[in-house]
Amino acid sequence: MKPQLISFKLCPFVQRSVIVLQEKGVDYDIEYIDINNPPDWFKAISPLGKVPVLRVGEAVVFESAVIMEYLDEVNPPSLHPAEPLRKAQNRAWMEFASSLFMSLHGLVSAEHEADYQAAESALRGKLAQLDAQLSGPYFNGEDFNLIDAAYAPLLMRLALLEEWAPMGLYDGLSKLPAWSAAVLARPAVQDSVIPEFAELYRRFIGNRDGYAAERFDPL
Ligand SMILES: N[C@@H](CCC(=O)N[C@@H](CS)C(=O)NCC(=O)O)C(=O)O
Repeated sequence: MKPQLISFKLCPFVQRSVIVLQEKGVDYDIEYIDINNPPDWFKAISPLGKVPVLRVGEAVVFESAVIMEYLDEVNPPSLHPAEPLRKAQNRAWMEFASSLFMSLHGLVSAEHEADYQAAESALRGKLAQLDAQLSGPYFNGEDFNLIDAAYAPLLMRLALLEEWAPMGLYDGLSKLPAWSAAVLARPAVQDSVIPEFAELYRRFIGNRDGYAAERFDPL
């Protein structure tokens, strides 16, 4: 049955599912909604009012990590490492990504310089923790795994922010720059956003008021 993904064009969590679907060559439909003004049919099917939602026939799955795991399971071979302990560790570090997404959100929506500095410092600390876990070139070594897909949306956004207003976020980190380059070079990752993504993301940040908006403002 062809799955349908409900998306918002800038959502990093939906992007994770898209990467898994594309890596596995699964045929799927995607429907974009305005998350700030969601249609009634979406409110009726999304328990938390959030995207992604995956529809499989009449059934609905929500939460990006759960959707990734489901898509991985029904479309073998698995993108997880086979060894149970390593798989569990990967799942734990996939959950760690949630705190990085929070720090990224804090950074790009910071109203005042002090909020920005606090978010940047939190981000640096978590990136250093992550760096210590990397095997290289991918998270676990030679193979692109589910955990790489889970972090790809974060790596894509950090690369854009570095381009627009360099922060040297990866300075002093030994594996993260090469990991980011390897992940972002995957065709499935490159094709996981709409062509005008960078412009929309920059405008989304610049349209707010405050310090981060000014720092990354396109105009
Ligand atoms: N933990 C969720 C987070 C999803 C999420 O925060 N989605 C955002 C868009 S990127 C959303 O739908 N926000 C709407 C809201 O919170 O009302 C997941 O991993 O799927």
